[in-house]
Amino acid sequence: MKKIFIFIAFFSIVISCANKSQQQTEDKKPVNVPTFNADSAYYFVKTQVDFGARVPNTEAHRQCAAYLSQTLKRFGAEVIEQRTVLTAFNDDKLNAVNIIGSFNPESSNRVLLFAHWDSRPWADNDPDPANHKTPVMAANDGASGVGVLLEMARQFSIQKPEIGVDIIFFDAEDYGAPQNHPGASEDAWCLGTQYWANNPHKAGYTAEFGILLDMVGAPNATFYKEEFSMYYAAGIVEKVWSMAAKLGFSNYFRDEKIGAITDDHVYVNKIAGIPSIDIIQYRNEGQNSGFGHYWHTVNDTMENIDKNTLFAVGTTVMHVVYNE
Ligand code: AHN
Ligand code: ZN
Repeated sequence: MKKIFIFIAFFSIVISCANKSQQQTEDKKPVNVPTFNADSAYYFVKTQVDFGARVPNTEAHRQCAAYLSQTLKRFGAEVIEQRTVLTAFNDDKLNAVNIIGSFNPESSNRVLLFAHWDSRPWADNDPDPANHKTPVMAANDGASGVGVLLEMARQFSIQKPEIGVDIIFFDAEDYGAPQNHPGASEDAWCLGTQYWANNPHKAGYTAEFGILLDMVGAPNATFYKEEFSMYYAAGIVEKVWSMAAKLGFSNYFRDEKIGAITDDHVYVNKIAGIPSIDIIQYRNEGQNSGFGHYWHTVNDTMENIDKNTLFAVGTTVMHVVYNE
């Protein structure tokens, strides 16, 4: 009798443990994350560059704006074009347009993904001073982040993520003063983002967190834990970098910190109050530090765009979004 009792007691423990582990796996419910297509992302980058340099007040800029709006709409986003005239550091008046594409617009639980879509009007970092007044093609510095986000939008059109997602293409990021300009403020950069943060496209707009993609297409790019991102949104840096590591992309997403970089995410943090990080290519190699040899030169072209880098970044951010 006693033996039978012990036998039953033992099995009821085994059964309850088995139930518990089944419960845990049910709670996790593995999400199906669609496969990011790097060929498609590359095509979205090239299409922008083919318009020519997307400098505010030019025909290429107008045509590219129409293309970006149209493409987001085609992928099922609710699109708002936020138009305004911005004043640059040199008093130029810029006809600017921030392009906002919303998925699941009714959801109150949202993630914000952003990149700048404008081209720098001057290749002032070019080794040849004769190029310093030539506009930048901005394949990496602009089009790459937008291209990755357009491919994500295409994936959202096939399989909607559970949460709300807003993709914003900010204008007039790269109209900052040339390095030799006296008294130039850091706030001469990121004009479109500053405008949006002060005048959100919907009253009271907010999101759980934001991710900025800036220069995410160069071969063998390295992304570091940038200081403003760590200050405002260390948990989001951790979320993204640990996802990248899990997916095998630690060669791109390095577990190392770098100094503060003034970029669109700063104003989304400071003014809009949305904890946001910057995935930005940086070389952390002493003498050769910086944004790459083609940064703000006439060589920021498709030759310096690598599908493997687009894939690593797109896949990582997709996994973050679909797991929210
Ligand atoms: C500065 O050069 C101060 N920040 C980098 C922001 C930037 C320019 N990103 C792309 N182009
Ligand atoms: Zn730039």
